[in-house]
Parts: sequence; C-alpha cells; structure tokens
Amino acid sequence: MQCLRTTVARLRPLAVTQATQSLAQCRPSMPEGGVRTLQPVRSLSESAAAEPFLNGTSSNYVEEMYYAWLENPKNVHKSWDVFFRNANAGVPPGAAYQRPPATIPSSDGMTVVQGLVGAQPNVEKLVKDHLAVQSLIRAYQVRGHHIAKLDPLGISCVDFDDAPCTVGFQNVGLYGLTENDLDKVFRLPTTTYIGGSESSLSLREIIRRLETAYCQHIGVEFMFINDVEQCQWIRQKFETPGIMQFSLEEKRTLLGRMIRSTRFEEFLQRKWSSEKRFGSEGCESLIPALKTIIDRSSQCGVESVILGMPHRGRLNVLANVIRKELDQIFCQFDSKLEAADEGSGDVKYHLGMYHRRMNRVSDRFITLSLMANPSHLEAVDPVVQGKTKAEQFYSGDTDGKRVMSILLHGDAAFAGQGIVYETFHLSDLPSYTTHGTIHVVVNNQIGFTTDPRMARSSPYPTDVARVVNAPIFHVNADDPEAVMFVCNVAAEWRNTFHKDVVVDLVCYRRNGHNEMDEPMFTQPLMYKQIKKQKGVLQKFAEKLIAEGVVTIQHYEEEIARYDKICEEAYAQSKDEKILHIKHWLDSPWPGFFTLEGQPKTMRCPSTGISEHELCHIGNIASSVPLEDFTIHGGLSRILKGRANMVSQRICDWALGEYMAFGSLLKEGIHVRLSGQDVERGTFSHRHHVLHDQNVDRRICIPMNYISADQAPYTVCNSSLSEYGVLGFELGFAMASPNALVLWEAQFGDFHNTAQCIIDQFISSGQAKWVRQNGIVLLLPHGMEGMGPEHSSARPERFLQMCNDDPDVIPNLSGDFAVHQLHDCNWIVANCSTPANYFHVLRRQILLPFRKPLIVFTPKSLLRHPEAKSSFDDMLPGTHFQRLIPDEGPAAVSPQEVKRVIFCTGKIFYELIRERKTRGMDDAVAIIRIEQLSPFPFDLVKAETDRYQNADLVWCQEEHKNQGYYDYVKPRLRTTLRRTRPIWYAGRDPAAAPATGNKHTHLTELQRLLDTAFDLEKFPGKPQRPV
Ligand SMILES: Cc1ncc(C[n+]2csc(CCOP(=O)(O)OP(=O)(O)O)c2C)c(N)n1
Ligand SMILES: [Mg+2]
Repeated sequence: MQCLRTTVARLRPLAVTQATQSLAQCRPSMPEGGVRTLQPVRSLSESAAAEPFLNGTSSNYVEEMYYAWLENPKNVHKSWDVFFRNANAGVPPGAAYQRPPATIPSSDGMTVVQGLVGAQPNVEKLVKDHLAVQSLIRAYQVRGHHIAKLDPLGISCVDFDDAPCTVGFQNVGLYGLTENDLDKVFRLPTTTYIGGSESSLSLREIIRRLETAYCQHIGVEFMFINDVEQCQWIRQKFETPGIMQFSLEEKRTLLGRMIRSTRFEEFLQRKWSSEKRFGSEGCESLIPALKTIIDRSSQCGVESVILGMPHRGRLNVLANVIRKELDQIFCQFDSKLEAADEGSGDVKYHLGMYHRRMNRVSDRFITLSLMANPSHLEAVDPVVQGKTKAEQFYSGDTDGKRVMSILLHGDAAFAGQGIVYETFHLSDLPSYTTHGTIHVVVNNQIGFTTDPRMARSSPYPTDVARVVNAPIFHVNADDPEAVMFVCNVAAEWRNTFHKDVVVDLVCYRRNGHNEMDEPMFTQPLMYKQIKKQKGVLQKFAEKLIAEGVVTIQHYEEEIARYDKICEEAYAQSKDEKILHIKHWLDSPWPGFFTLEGQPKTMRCPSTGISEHELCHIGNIASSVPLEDFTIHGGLSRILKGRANMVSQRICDWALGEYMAFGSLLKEGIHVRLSGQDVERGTFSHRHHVLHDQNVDRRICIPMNYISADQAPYTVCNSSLSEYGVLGFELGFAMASPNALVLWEAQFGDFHNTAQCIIDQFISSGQAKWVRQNGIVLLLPHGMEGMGPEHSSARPERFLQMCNDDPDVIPNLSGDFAVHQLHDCNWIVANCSTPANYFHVLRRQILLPFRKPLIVFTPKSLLRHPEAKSSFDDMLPGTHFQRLIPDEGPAAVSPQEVKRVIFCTGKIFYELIRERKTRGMDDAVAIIRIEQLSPFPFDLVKAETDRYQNADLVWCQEEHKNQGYYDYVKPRLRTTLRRTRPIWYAGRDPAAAPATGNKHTHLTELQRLLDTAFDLEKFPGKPQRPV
C-alpha cells in the first residue's frame, strides 16, 4: 500500500494541477463558439482540495474524465458534466459537485433528467471503482516488472526493499475492489492499450491482459519518463493484445541464430578446452538479440552500426554478428603463430573489426564495426560515442538516421563504473549526441565472483540509465522470442525518438568467470541451480518442434550444417602461417596509407603559411563577421588588440592558435576543439564564440567565416567530465585522418580523471591495435603560485610512457626527425612561442601518419609581452622547431660560454629575465627543448658540441621528482656519451606538485634561479663521465 501511496502522491500534482494547467495551455479554446472557456488553474486546483472525491487516487480518473468532457460533454456521466460546468463557471470550492441527475428514458424515448436526490451513492461507487481500476492499471505499468518472470534461474537478485506486491488478482483489495467486482465491466482510460479495439473490459480480463503485457518474460521500466507521448508509445508496444507474434519464418531464423550462437561456443570448448574465451553460455540469446537490433535498424534506414562491448561473448559476436571469418578467429588460438605487424598486439577478445555486408532481412548494405577495447570495463563507451558522432558528422547524418551505436555491458560493470554515467550525460548534448544508443546488458547476475547484493545499491544494474529517461526493457534471456520482441521495440524506439534505450538480458553464466574458473567456490547454490538448467537452445528447439514450426530432423540438420562450417574453418586456420593484426582494424582510413598500410611518404612539408593568409585569418580573428551584433566592451578591446598585432605582424598565443586552426580549415581540414569552457578559454584568451549582448543565445563563431569553401569548425564546451569527454574525442579522431581533434583540460591537473583513456588508448592504442590516432591534448601547465591542483599537468607521467630508448642514440641520418615521429607512441611538446605552437598543430595534419600529441600549454604566457611571435616565423619554409637554440651574445662566442641551461616552456622567460638582471648574457646560453619526446638527439648534440667549455644544467620549475628531469637526464647523457655531467637546477623533490603558499612559491622560484646562474654552484665537477 505504501508503494501505491507513493505512486499516487507523485501523480497527484500532475493530474489535478499541472495537468489542468497544461490542458489549459494546450487546449485553450473549446468547440461551439467557446461555450466552455477554461478558468484559471487556481479555481480547479482549489476546488480539488475542497471536493471530497478529488483526492489521492482519483486524480488520474478525473483527468481522464476531463479530457473526455472537453471533447464532448456527452462523453461523460451527467454528474461529471455538471461538475465540470460548475467548476468552469467559477463555483466556489466545495460546491462544484452536485448530485447527478438520474437518467430515465421517457415514454417518447427522450432522456429525462430526474432529481438528484438518492442517486449519489451509486455514482460515488462507480467513480471510486473506476478510479480503483485505473490505479490498478497504472500499478501494472509502474510495477509490473517487479513480478515479471525475468530470471531464468528463478532466484532473482533484484531487491525492491521488501516493497509489497501491489498487482495481481489477490491484491485487488488494496484498491477497494472485491472479488465481486472481477466480472464487472469497466471503461478503459486512454492511458492503456490493453483493450485493443474494445473500450471496456471486465476487471478479470483487464488484469489478465495486464499480466500478459507486464508480468511474463518481459519487464518494462518506463513510467519515470517525463514525456507523455513516449510513455504512450511504449504502452502501445507492450499492451496491444496479441502484439508479440512472429511468423514461422521469423521463428526459424531465430532458431538458426540460436544454433550458431550455441554451437560456436561448444566448438571452441571442444577444440580449446583450456583456453580463456569468456564464452556467452547462459546468454546465448545475445546473438539473436544483436542481430534483431541490427536487422530492424537496417530496415529503418541505418547504414552503419558501431559496437562497443566487453569480453563476454565477444568472439561469438565477431563470428556471428560482425561475421569475421571463422578461420581468422580460430587462428588467434594458435599461440605459435607469428605476428606480422609491428607493436605488441592484444589478446583475441579485445580486437576490433570492420565489415560491410548485405543485410538479408532489409536487403540493404550495412557496415558493422566492433571497436577494439582494453580490459578496462566500460572505458570504450565514450570512444564508441565519439566515433559514431564523427561518422554522423562526416556523412551529414544530422539526426543519426544512418549511423548508430550499440553498447554492450556486463551487469556489474554497468552499475559500478562511473564512465557509464558520464557517457549517458553526453547523450543529449548538441555537440556530443549520437541521437540514441541501444544498450544491451548481459545481466548474468554476477561479476566475476561477486553477487549483485555486494556490487550495487540499486535494484537493477540498469538504474543508471534512468537519469536520461531511457526506457529499460528487462527480459528473460531464456525466452528467445521475448528477447527478439524487445530488441525490435528497442530499435524502433531509437528510430522514432532518437534517444537511448536499454535491453537488460537477464541470464546466467554457465561457467566460471572464464572457462578455467570454479564458480562453486563462491556461488554454490546458484551453480547447483545452473547445473540443473536446461540449455536455452534445447528448450527453444523443443518448443518450436512441439508447435510444429520445425521438425526434429530440420533442427538436427541445421546443427550439423553449422558444425561442418566450423570444422572446415578450423582446418583452414591450420594453413595460416602469420597473424595479421591489421586485419582486425575497426577504423580503416582508405586512401591515407599505401595498400600495404604504410605512410605514402616519410617527409613533412613546411608548416608555414603565406603572409596574405596570416593577415586574412588575423583580420577574421579581430572582427565580428555578423551585422548588428553587439559584443562585450572588454571583448572589443581584445579584438582591437588582435588587430594591432596583425598590423605589427605579430601573434600572441591565442592568435597563433587562430592561425593554425584557420589555415587548416581553409585547407579543408575539419577542426574540433572540445573540453570544459573551451569556447571562451579558461583563461579568457580564446573567445572563439562571441555572444550578442542584447539577444539571448545569439552567437557568432568568426572561425567559420574564413572562406566560402572551408571545412566546418566545431568548438564546444563539454560536460564537466574528463574521462567521458576525452574518450569521446579520441573516438571522434578515429573516424578520419583529415581532422584536427583537440581536447583541452581546464587545467592540465584534471586530466588524470581520464587516466584510463590516456593509458589504455592514447599511449598504447597503436601498439595494441595497429590503429593510429592524431588526437591533441592541450594541458595548461606551469607553476604560477596557483596551488597544488592548478599547476601541473604531470609531464613526468606522459614522458615516462614514451617508448623512445633513453640509452640509445638513434640513427641520425636522413629524415631522422620524421622517422623518429613515426616510431614513437606519442609526441610530447611544451612550446614557448605562439609560432611554434602554430607549427606543431599544423604538423599534426601535414605529417603522413597520425600520432597523439600532448602539448603542455601556458597560462601566464598567454599574455606575456615577450611570448609573441613574428609573422616571419610562420611563413612558407618555416617549420616547427624541436629545439630553439640561444640566439643572443652567448651564441656568438660559444667558446666563452660558461654554462648552458637546457629548459622547456615558461621557465625560459624567467631565465632570460634573470640572466639579463645578472648581466650574464654572454656567459650563459639558454636552450629550449620544445619537443621533449621523441627526444631531439640530433639537435641537442649539435648544441652540446657547440658549447664545449660550458657546464650543462637542466633547469625546470617543477619539483625534482616531477617535470622533465627524469626523462631528459638519461637522454642528455646518452647524447653526450656520458662524457660530461648534467646538473640540476629546480625545486626539491616533493609529494605535491606545488605549494599552496604564494610566498613559498616565489622563494622557491628565486632559489632555483640562483642555482641556475651560480657558476660556482657545482664544484668538484666529476672528471670521469657519469
Ligand atoms: C575497470 C575494470 N575493473 C576491474 C576489472 C576486472 N574484471 C574483469 S571482468 C570483471 C567482472 C565483470 O562483471 P560483469 O560486468 O558483470 O561482466 P561478466 O563477466 O559477468 O559478463 C572484473 C571485475 C576490469 N576488467 N575492468
Ligand atoms: Mg555479470
């Protein structure tokens, strides 16, 4: 009863007040000359409180009556007609209700309105009973899934906090109904479709139909959805009598799919009984589920489906959904096969796949790709979304009608991993929506060895989806027809509303977590039950044979046929001599590489652009291209400052970035910049989106006004998520090599909440999956006295993951710089000038291959008067400078130089200021390493050769155990063949990246500068190489 009360309490305000309000708004005028105009909401809601029968459970019923009365007063009983007329005429609260007139046919056949006296008890009973029936219907819609038979094992782990059952024949008393009412006929409200073509049914039949719709093998969770149209759509899909019916052909196809799904796992088990494969046994209907979704979506016009999934059943999905050649799968089990590709590769149940084929059901071509993914559960979710968004974007599919994503989840991971929530929150954001994802949960009611009661606090593993109003279809996976039905509905939902939807396949796991694990250690009773459980294929086949849909002979032949296919593929796999991971690519870039998958050249052209282009882009960056557009006064000054810089042929940081983006756009390269507050820029320097100060939401993006045939520029403030958004952008960057995709952290410090994407995808993705990616991470970094959480993007971590060997000087001949870039896992840079930032961004696209780029970007340098570049440094013929030598007096007489300070980034400006103050311009050379990794061995060698008599110092503002020191030191030593020592000037080792005390910060800075310029600081310089 408690639950019922809660339900009604939730509904009451909507039904009596808001509903009336919305009615008043939606249907303000009435037929026949506006005889009945609605009164202000207040009058009806006030009367609701005063009229005794307008309480609690009645609200819905009244709403129904009210709608009907609005259509035509004759639709409702006379008593209601009188009530609504009175209420509408402003009769005071408590007086709107009058006893209804009795209607008795007169002798001439006309209805005579009798006096009201004596009629009230019947009417009240009638109203009450109708209200009760309506509440009961609603209870089924809200809570039917509580008692649906969802668990094939019958041991359901869903915990509803002991909420009592509020539906079923036995519970009609909760609604004030009795057994005697079961055969009474009730008029059905418009919020149900159980009547089909009938508008009234007996209570017994109402309950029977509701039980059929909501309490069998499908549990529908949808009544939390705010949108009435969407609720109605779902009601119709599940309540319409006889809606779950399949043709003989559909049933046979379903059986065929179940056979493939089941026999595939059995085949693997027979051949490789001691190999881990994370089989789908216990959830064999996963394969028909996915195939149904794909078939139906293809019929609806979808041409490309991008899937992301974890380990469970993955090989089966590759074989029977994506249709990877079986021999290619089988040869993955041969541990002796040599890999043909560079890189470390990955285990078979992580690899991706891409396949275009004819869909037999829709007779249309469809492309299916399964994204490669790491073990890290759910990490691939945002990546799939990003890639889907990119495919939609590049194919002009603005509504997601042609490209869609499907995400598979395990029950424990779906509930436990926060990235699921972050990904859901991208689902309806304009620059991130993929217009609806179909989620399929393999809910085997266990996570490795952990029971659901220990793994989540919500009743279902799927509750996280409720935050975005996604309907959730729970289904007993031992009923393949029910599975097929909900999957069809899910695909239609996505096609109709372009919103997320969840299919929860409630199943079990027949084996341990993997095939080697003993599940009886930890789940003895569950596994006793599982051992007794008849396989779903066998059950389903028996059902179809009993129904006469197939013969036993047909069934056995089908099995034999598929087994033969597997055997033949197995024999063929024995002929394979070499394993090609590149055959498992999920995102091929046709035309970008040679047919052998190599870069077309190993050169990188100049990244400079013409003076004319610089001026043109500079002018756009300084102007407001729209008429009558009022910008903020402060912004006008900024734009004016930009115009001045253009006239002086110089760039600051923001303008350098503008030049890079603008020129690439002009060359047809799509640029997408995403992250928190990137539109303006955290430090208010960028201003890529202008806001009209007078017109709400009127914006202007000047970058899109560079030229008529330019590529589009996307700049988007993201949700406050790093893991989700970086994953998304990484996925976006996968779709095409001809796009510059950048993610900016608010401060570099926050990137570590996305660590999994950085470690598992960006740093190691190519080595594992032979898949390149040119994503750019912009990480604001630098010690500015802003405290420990706003100072460090942790360069040491990125550098520690670089794959270049610290102890080996590479072959420096030829196009060393490009080869080095080709061989690295990512590029790490800290640019000290706008021009170099401009070049490194452009180089990302002009390189003949793609590598992730990590850029530590500045904060105070954004406005530093010396951190400006001349147009001369950006003209044709200029390049990104991996190292910037000293160009002052020290360089003129290198023999006289006493000390060379190597550094990177912003500290350079502190160093030159200090050098000047100390008058040491000719005694100390300061050299900037702009590309930290891959390390510019060649350029560093040239510099150390030049300053033969100087001692060498690495100077950084970070603490000694952080920053660049640990990366740079061994490489400098290797370059010098350990003939000269490298000294350190910087902060002492520390646990936190920076002090929170401004004074301490400045003292530390001065101390490190003192060390850097104290030529006596490092006495007793070792004579021997170190
Ligand atoms: C982020 C992450 N944490 C831990 C693991 C280790 N792990 C692998 S499978 C698994 C259980 C997953 O359970 P569930 O999501 O229900 O999938 P199932 O294996 O039952 O299909 C765990 C904890 C992992 N792979 N990823
Ligand atoms: Mg599980």
